[in-house]
Amino acid sequence: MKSERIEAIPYSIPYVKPLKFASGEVADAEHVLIRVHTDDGLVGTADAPPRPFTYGETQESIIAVINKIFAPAITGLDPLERGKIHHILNRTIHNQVAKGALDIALWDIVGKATATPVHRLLGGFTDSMEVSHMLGFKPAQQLLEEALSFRETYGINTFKLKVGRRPLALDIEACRVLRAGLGQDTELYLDANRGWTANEALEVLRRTSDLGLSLLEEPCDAKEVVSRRRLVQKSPIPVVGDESVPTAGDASRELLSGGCDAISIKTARSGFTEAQQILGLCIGLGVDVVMGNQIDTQIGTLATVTFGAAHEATSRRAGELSNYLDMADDLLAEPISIQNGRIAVRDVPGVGADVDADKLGRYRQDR
Ligand code: MUC
Ligand code: MG
Repeated sequence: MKSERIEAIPYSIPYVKPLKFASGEVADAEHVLIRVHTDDGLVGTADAPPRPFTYGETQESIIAVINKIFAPAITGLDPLERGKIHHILNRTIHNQVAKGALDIALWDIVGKATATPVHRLLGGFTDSMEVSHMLGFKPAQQLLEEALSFRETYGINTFKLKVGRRPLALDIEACRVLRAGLGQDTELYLDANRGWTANEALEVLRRTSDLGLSLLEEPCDAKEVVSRRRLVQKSPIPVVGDESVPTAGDASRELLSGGCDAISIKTARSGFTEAQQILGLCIGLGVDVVMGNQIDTQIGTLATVTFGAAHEATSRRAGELSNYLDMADDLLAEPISIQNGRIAVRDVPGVGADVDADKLGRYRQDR
Protein backbone atom coordinates (compact mmCIF):
# COMPACT_ATOMS: atom_id res chain seq x y z
CA MET A 1 0.00 0.00 0.00
CA LYS A 2 1.27 3.47 -0.91
CA SER A 3 -0.06 6.95 -0.30
CA GLU A 4 -0.76 8.33 -3.74
CA ARG A 5 -2.26 11.80 -3.28
CA ILE A 6 -2.79 14.22 -0.40
CA GLU A 7 -5.54 16.86 -0.47
CA ALA A 8 -5.60 19.97 1.74
CA ILE A 9 -9.02 21.53 1.21
CA PRO A 10 -9.88 24.91 2.80
CA TYR A 11 -13.45 25.28 3.99
CA SER A 12 -15.45 27.67 6.11
CA ILE A 13 -18.50 27.02 8.31
CA PRO A 14 -19.89 29.80 10.54
CA TYR A 15 -20.47 29.50 14.26
CA VAL A 16 -23.95 30.23 15.56
CA LYS A 17 -22.34 31.08 18.88
CA PRO A 18 -18.79 32.42 18.39
CA LEU A 19 -16.43 31.46 21.22
CA LYS A 20 -14.55 34.31 22.93
CA PHE A 21 -11.60 33.71 25.21
CA ALA A 22 -8.55 35.56 26.53
CA SER A 23 -6.31 34.87 23.52
CA GLY A 24 -8.88 35.31 20.73
CA GLU A 25 -12.31 34.73 19.27
CA VAL A 26 -13.52 32.23 16.69
CA ALA A 27 -16.58 33.16 14.62
CA ASP A 28 -16.05 30.88 11.60
CA ALA A 29 -14.42 27.45 11.40
CA GLU A 30 -11.96 28.31 8.61
CA HIS A 31 -10.29 24.93 8.67
CA VAL A 32 -8.49 22.59 6.28
CA LEU A 33 -9.83 19.12 5.48
CA ILE A 34 -6.95 16.68 4.97
CA ARG A 35 -7.45 13.59 2.83
CA VAL A 36 -4.73 11.05 2.11
CA HIS A 37 -5.55 8.69 -0.77
CA THR A 38 -3.77 5.34 -1.23
CA ASP A 39 -3.07 3.38 -4.40
CA ASP A 40 -5.59 0.72 -3.31
CA GLY A 41 -8.44 3.23 -2.98
CA LEU A 42 -8.43 3.93 0.78
CA VAL A 43 -8.94 7.48 2.04
CA GLY A 44 -7.71 8.75 5.42
CA THR A 45 -9.51 11.85 6.73
CA ALA A 46 -8.67 14.47 9.38
CA ASP A 47 -9.47 18.07 10.24
CA ALA A 48 -6.82 20.79 10.67
CA PRO A 49 -8.06 23.82 12.69
CA PRO A 50 -5.63 26.74 12.27
CA ARG A 51 -4.96 28.68 15.48
CA PRO A 52 -2.71 31.65 14.58
CA PHE A 53 -2.97 33.10 18.09
CA THR A 54 -1.73 29.87 19.63
CA TYR A 55 0.71 28.19 17.25
CA GLY A 56 1.12 30.71 14.43
CA GLU A 57 -0.43 28.43 11.78
CA THR A 58 -3.06 29.85 9.41
CA GLN A 59 -5.38 28.16 6.93
CA GLU A 60 -3.01 29.32 4.15
CA SER A 61 0.14 28.15 5.96
CA ILE A 62 -1.32 24.68 6.61
CA ILE A 63 -2.20 24.28 2.94
CA ALA A 64 1.21 25.60 1.86
CA VAL A 65 3.27 23.38 4.15
CA ILE A 66 1.27 20.31 3.12
CA ASN A 67 1.29 21.00 -0.62
CA LYS A 68 4.85 22.28 -0.87
CA ILE A 69 6.77 20.30 1.76
CA PHE A 70 4.93 17.39 3.36
CA ALA A 71 2.99 15.89 0.42
CA PRO A 72 5.99 15.75 -1.95
CA ALA A 73 8.13 14.20 0.81
CA ILE A 74 5.76 11.45 1.95
CA THR A 75 3.71 10.59 -1.15
CA GLY A 76 4.70 7.11 -2.27
CA LEU A 77 5.42 5.85 1.26
CA ASP A 78 3.35 3.13 2.92
CA PRO A 79 1.06 4.62 5.64
CA LEU A 80 2.23 1.75 7.88
CA GLU A 81 5.71 3.28 7.82
CA ARG A 82 4.65 6.02 10.21
CA GLY A 83 8.04 6.04 11.96
CA LYS A 84 9.71 6.94 8.67
CA ILE A 85 6.98 9.43 7.80
CA HIS A 86 7.32 11.25 11.14
CA HIS A 87 11.07 11.35 10.76
CA ILE A 88 10.56 13.14 7.44
CA LEU A 89 7.82 15.48 8.73
CA ASN A 90 9.94 16.45 11.74
CA ARG A 91 12.69 17.80 9.48
CA THR A 92 10.33 20.81 9.31
CA ILE A 93 9.95 22.48 12.69
CA HIS A 94 6.62 23.62 14.20
CA ASN A 95 3.47 23.22 12.01
CA GLN A 96 1.96 21.00 14.72
CA VAL A 97 -1.62 21.19 13.44
CA ALA A 98 -0.65 20.27 9.86
CA LYS A 99 1.47 17.35 11.14
CA GLY A 100 -1.22 16.25 13.59
CA ALA A 101 -3.89 16.07 10.88
CA LEU A 102 -1.63 14.07 8.56
CA ASP A 103 -0.92 11.65 11.41
CA ILE A 104 -4.63 11.14 12.14
CA ALA A 105 -5.39 10.63 8.43
CA LEU A 106 -2.62 7.99 8.25
CA TRP A 107 -3.99 6.17 11.32
CA ASP A 108 -7.43 6.27 9.66
CA ILE A 109 -5.91 4.47 6.66
CA VAL A 110 -4.17 1.92 8.90
CA GLY A 111 -7.51 1.20 10.57
CA LYS A 112 -9.25 0.79 7.22
CA ALA A 113 -6.43 -1.36 5.79
CA THR A 114 -6.58 -3.69 8.81
CA ALA A 115 -10.41 -3.54 9.07
CA THR A 116 -10.05 -2.35 12.69
CA PRO A 117 -11.42 0.69 14.54
CA VAL A 118 -8.55 3.03 15.41
CA HIS A 119 -9.68 3.32 19.04
CA ARG A 120 -8.90 -0.40 19.31
CA LEU A 121 -5.53 -0.06 17.56
CA LEU A 122 -4.57 2.71 19.98
CA GLY A 123 -5.54 0.88 23.14
CA GLY A 124 -9.22 -0.12 23.17
CA PHE A 125 -9.77 0.83 26.82
CA THR A 126 -13.44 1.78 26.60
CA ASP A 127 -16.14 2.69 24.11
CA SER A 128 -17.12 6.27 25.02
CA MET A 129 -15.98 9.44 26.75
CA GLU A 130 -17.70 11.72 29.20
CA VAL A 131 -18.19 15.23 27.78
CA SER A 132 -16.99 18.53 29.23
CA HIS A 133 -18.39 21.73 27.68
CA MET A 134 -16.35 24.93 27.24
CA LEU A 135 -18.06 28.20 28.18
CA GLY A 136 -16.67 31.34 26.45
CA PHE A 137 -16.75 34.93 27.70
CA LYS A 138 -20.30 36.07 28.50
CA PRO A 139 -22.14 37.84 31.30
CA ALA A 140 -22.37 35.54 34.33
CA GLN A 141 -26.12 34.97 34.12
CA GLN A 142 -25.91 33.94 30.44
CA LEU A 143 -23.10 31.51 31.31
CA LEU A 144 -25.30 29.89 33.90
CA GLU A 145 -28.23 29.64 31.48
CA GLU A 146 -25.98 27.99 28.88
CA ALA A 147 -24.57 25.51 31.42
CA LEU A 148 -28.02 24.63 32.77
CA SER A 149 -29.39 24.08 29.29
CA PHE A 150 -26.42 21.86 28.31
CA ARG A 151 -26.87 19.86 31.49
CA GLU A 152 -30.59 19.48 30.84
CA THR A 153 -30.35 18.73 27.11
CA TYR A 154 -27.21 16.59 26.90
CA GLY A 155 -26.57 15.40 30.45
CA ILE A 156 -23.23 17.28 30.49
CA ASN A 157 -22.07 17.79 34.06
CA THR A 158 -18.55 19.18 33.60
CA PHE A 159 -17.83 22.73 32.42
CA LYS A 160 -14.63 24.54 31.56
CA LEU A 161 -15.04 28.28 32.05
CA LYS A 162 -12.94 30.63 29.95
CA VAL A 163 -11.39 33.25 32.21
CA GLY A 164 -8.37 35.54 32.03
CA ARG A 165 -10.25 38.84 32.01
CA ARG A 166 -9.52 42.03 33.90
CA PRO A 167 -10.77 43.15 36.32
CA LEU A 168 -10.44 39.74 37.99
CA ALA A 169 -13.81 40.34 39.66
CA LEU A 170 -15.55 39.61 36.31
CA ASP A 171 -14.26 36.04 36.28
CA ILE A 172 -14.68 35.55 40.01
CA GLU A 173 -18.32 36.59 39.73
CA ALA A 174 -18.83 34.14 36.83
CA CYS A 175 -17.36 31.32 38.98
CA ARG A 176 -19.62 32.23 41.89
CA VAL A 177 -22.78 32.44 39.78
CA LEU A 178 -22.03 29.12 38.08
CA ARG A 179 -21.27 27.32 41.33
CA ALA A 180 -24.38 28.70 43.04
CA GLY A 181 -26.62 27.83 40.08
CA LEU A 182 -25.14 24.43 39.24
CA GLY A 183 -24.71 23.12 42.79
CA GLN A 184 -21.80 21.16 44.22
CA ASP A 185 -22.08 18.05 42.04
CA THR A 186 -21.09 19.69 38.77
CA GLU A 187 -17.37 19.82 37.94
CA LEU A 188 -16.12 23.32 37.15
CA TYR A 189 -12.61 24.27 36.02
CA LEU A 190 -10.93 27.31 34.53
CA ASP A 191 -8.86 28.15 31.46
CA ALA A 192 -7.29 31.62 31.33
CA ASN A 193 -5.48 31.23 27.96
CA ARG A 194 -2.57 33.27 29.42
CA GLY A 195 -4.85 36.23 30.19
CA TRP A 196 -3.55 36.83 33.70
CA THR A 197 -0.16 37.11 35.29
CA ALA A 198 0.84 34.27 37.64
CA ASN A 199 0.24 36.54 40.63
CA GLU A 200 -3.23 37.49 39.40
CA ALA A 201 -3.99 33.79 39.02
CA LEU A 202 -2.92 33.24 42.64
CA GLU A 203 -5.27 35.97 43.72
CA VAL A 204 -8.16 34.36 41.81
CA LEU A 205 -7.35 31.00 43.44
CA ARG A 206 -7.44 32.67 46.86
CA ARG A 207 -10.75 34.38 46.17
CA THR A 208 -12.42 31.23 44.76
CA SER A 209 -11.01 28.70 47.23
CA ASP A 210 -14.51 27.92 48.57
CA LEU A 211 -15.93 27.02 45.13
CA GLY A 212 -14.47 23.55 44.60
CA LEU A 213 -12.83 24.34 41.24
CA SER A 214 -10.93 21.31 39.94
CA LEU A 215 -8.27 22.57 37.49
CA LEU A 216 -6.61 25.81 36.40
CA GLU A 217 -5.43 25.77 32.78
CA GLU A 218 -2.77 28.02 31.25
CA PRO A 219 -3.23 30.81 33.82
CA CYS A 220 -0.42 32.99 32.44
CA ASP A 221 2.31 32.87 29.84
CA ALA A 222 4.63 29.96 30.62
CA LYS A 223 7.52 32.31 29.84
CA GLU A 224 6.77 33.96 33.18
CA VAL A 225 8.98 31.18 34.57
CA VAL A 226 9.69 32.12 38.18
CA SER A 227 6.24 33.41 39.11
CA ARG A 228 4.52 30.56 37.33
CA ARG A 229 6.59 28.01 39.25
CA ARG A 230 5.59 29.75 42.46
CA LEU A 231 1.94 29.60 41.37
CA VAL A 232 2.17 25.86 40.63
CA GLN A 233 3.78 25.22 44.02
CA LYS A 234 1.14 27.18 45.89
CA SER A 235 -1.93 26.10 43.90
CA PRO A 236 -4.23 23.67 45.71
CA ILE A 237 -5.45 22.35 42.34
CA PRO A 238 -3.48 21.07 39.32
CA VAL A 239 -2.22 23.74 36.93
CA VAL A 240 -2.76 22.44 33.39
CA GLY A 241 -0.38 23.25 30.54
CA ASP A 242 -2.18 23.66 27.21
CA GLU A 243 -0.75 26.00 24.58
CA SER A 244 2.65 25.85 26.33
CA VAL A 245 2.90 22.09 25.66
CA PRO A 246 2.10 21.25 22.02
CA THR A 247 4.89 18.63 21.79
CA ALA A 248 6.27 15.88 24.04
CA GLY A 249 9.45 17.95 24.45
CA ASP A 250 7.46 20.99 25.56
CA ALA A 251 5.46 18.86 28.00
CA SER A 252 8.71 17.44 29.48
CA ARG A 253 10.21 20.91 29.86
CA GLU A 254 7.14 22.42 31.53
CA LEU A 255 6.52 19.45 33.85
CA LEU A 256 10.16 19.09 34.90
CA SER A 257 10.69 22.81 35.43
CA GLY A 258 7.52 23.14 37.50
CA GLY A 259 5.58 25.24 34.96
CA CYS A 260 2.54 22.95 35.22
CA ASP A 261 1.53 19.71 36.89
CA ALA A 262 -1.14 18.44 34.50
CA ILE A 263 -1.36 18.39 30.71
CA SER A 264 -4.08 19.06 28.15
CA ILE A 265 -3.66 16.61 25.29
CA LYS A 266 -5.10 17.81 21.97
CA THR A 267 -5.13 15.44 19.03
CA ALA A 268 -5.58 18.45 16.70
CA ARG A 269 -2.01 19.57 17.43
CA SER A 270 -0.37 16.26 18.37
CA GLY A 271 -2.08 13.71 16.12
CA PHE A 272 -2.43 10.29 17.72
CA THR A 273 1.27 9.39 17.60
CA GLU A 274 2.67 12.36 19.54
CA ALA A 275 -0.41 12.38 21.81
CA GLN A 276 0.59 8.84 22.86
CA GLN A 277 4.13 10.02 23.57
CA ILE A 278 2.80 12.88 25.72
CA LEU A 279 0.41 10.53 27.48
CA GLY A 280 3.21 8.06 28.28
CA LEU A 281 5.26 10.89 29.72
CA CYS A 282 2.36 12.02 31.92
CA ILE A 283 1.67 8.49 33.16
CA GLY A 284 5.36 8.00 33.91
CA LEU A 285 5.58 11.25 35.84
CA GLY A 286 2.24 10.71 37.57
CA VAL A 287 0.36 13.79 36.41
CA ASP A 288 -3.26 14.15 35.30
CA VAL A 289 -4.24 14.62 31.68
CA VAL A 290 -7.37 16.12 30.17
CA MET A 291 -8.44 15.67 26.55
CA GLY A 292 -8.64 19.25 25.32
CA ASN A 293 -10.54 20.98 22.56
CA GLN A 294 -9.20 23.18 19.80
CA ILE A 295 -12.71 24.45 19.07
CA ASP A 296 -13.06 21.31 17.02
CA THR A 297 -15.58 20.32 14.38
CA GLN A 298 -17.29 16.94 14.59
CA ILE A 299 -14.41 15.41 12.62
CA GLY A 300 -11.92 16.79 15.14
CA THR A 301 -14.14 15.77 18.05
CA LEU A 302 -14.34 12.20 16.78
CA ALA A 303 -10.52 12.09 16.69
CA THR A 304 -10.40 13.23 20.33
CA VAL A 305 -12.96 10.60 21.38
CA THR A 306 -11.06 7.92 19.43
CA PHE A 307 -7.86 8.72 21.31
CA GLY A 308 -9.40 9.52 24.68
CA ALA A 309 -11.49 6.35 24.93
CA ALA A 310 -8.52 4.21 23.90
CA HIS A 311 -6.60 4.78 27.15
CA GLU A 312 -7.48 4.57 30.82
CA ALA A 313 -5.72 7.79 31.84
CA THR A 314 -7.42 9.90 29.17
CA SER A 315 -10.87 8.58 30.02
CA ARG A 316 -10.71 9.32 33.74
CA ARG A 317 -11.74 12.91 33.24
CA ALA A 318 -14.41 14.33 30.95
CA GLY A 319 -13.00 15.39 27.56
CA GLU A 320 -13.78 18.75 25.94
CA LEU A 321 -15.96 17.44 23.15
CA SER A 322 -19.05 19.55 22.66
CA ASN A 323 -18.16 22.89 21.07
CA TYR A 324 -19.10 21.61 17.62
CA LEU A 325 -22.66 22.20 18.88
CA ASP A 326 -21.98 25.94 18.48
CA MET A 327 -21.43 25.56 14.71
CA ALA A 328 -24.10 26.15 12.06
CA ASP A 329 -23.23 22.89 10.25
CA ASP A 330 -20.47 20.29 9.88
CA LEU A 331 -18.85 18.07 7.24
CA LEU A 332 -19.29 14.76 9.07
CA ALA A 333 -21.72 12.53 7.14
CA GLU A 334 -23.17 10.82 10.22
CA PRO A 335 -23.52 13.41 13.01
CA ILE A 336 -22.13 12.82 16.48
CA SER A 337 -24.67 12.51 19.24
CA ILE A 338 -24.27 13.11 22.97
CA GLN A 339 -26.22 10.61 25.09
CA ASN A 340 -26.30 10.93 28.88
CA GLY A 341 -23.32 13.26 28.74
CA ARG A 342 -21.16 10.84 26.71
CA ILE A 343 -19.95 10.44 23.11
CA ALA A 344 -19.33 6.94 21.76
CA VAL A 345 -16.42 5.79 19.61
CA ARG A 346 -17.33 4.42 16.17
CA ASP A 347 -16.97 0.70 15.72
CA VAL A 348 -16.06 0.86 12.07
CA PRO A 349 -12.66 0.42 10.42
CA GLY A 350 -10.59 3.59 10.86
CA VAL A 351 -11.77 6.63 12.82
CA GLY A 352 -15.23 6.69 11.23
CA ALA A 353 -15.09 10.31 10.03
CA ASP A 354 -16.75 9.99 6.62
CA VAL A 355 -17.38 13.34 4.95
CA ASP A 356 -20.69 14.41 3.42
CA ALA A 357 -19.75 15.20 -0.19
CA ASP A 358 -22.60 17.71 -0.70
CA LYS A 359 -21.64 19.66 2.39
CA LEU A 360 -17.98 19.68 1.41
CA GLY A 361 -19.07 21.04 -1.99
CA ARG A 362 -21.06 23.78 -0.25
CA TYR A 363 -18.42 24.91 2.25
CA ARG A 364 -15.12 24.40 0.43
CA GLN A 365 -13.38 27.65 -0.50
CA ASP A 366 -11.14 26.43 -3.32
CA ARG A 367 -13.80 26.08 -6.05
C1 MUC B 1 -8.43 25.96 24.96
O1 MUC B 1 -8.39 24.99 25.70
O2 MUC B 1 -7.59 26.84 25.09
C2 MUC B 1 -9.10 28.14 22.59
C3 MUC B 1 -8.40 28.28 21.42
C4 MUC B 1 -8.04 27.01 20.97
O3 MUC B 1 -7.40 26.70 19.97
O4 MUC B 1 -8.47 26.10 21.83
C5 MUC B 1 -9.29 26.75 22.75
C6 MUC B 1 -9.54 26.03 23.96
MG1 MG C 1 -6.77 25.81 26.96
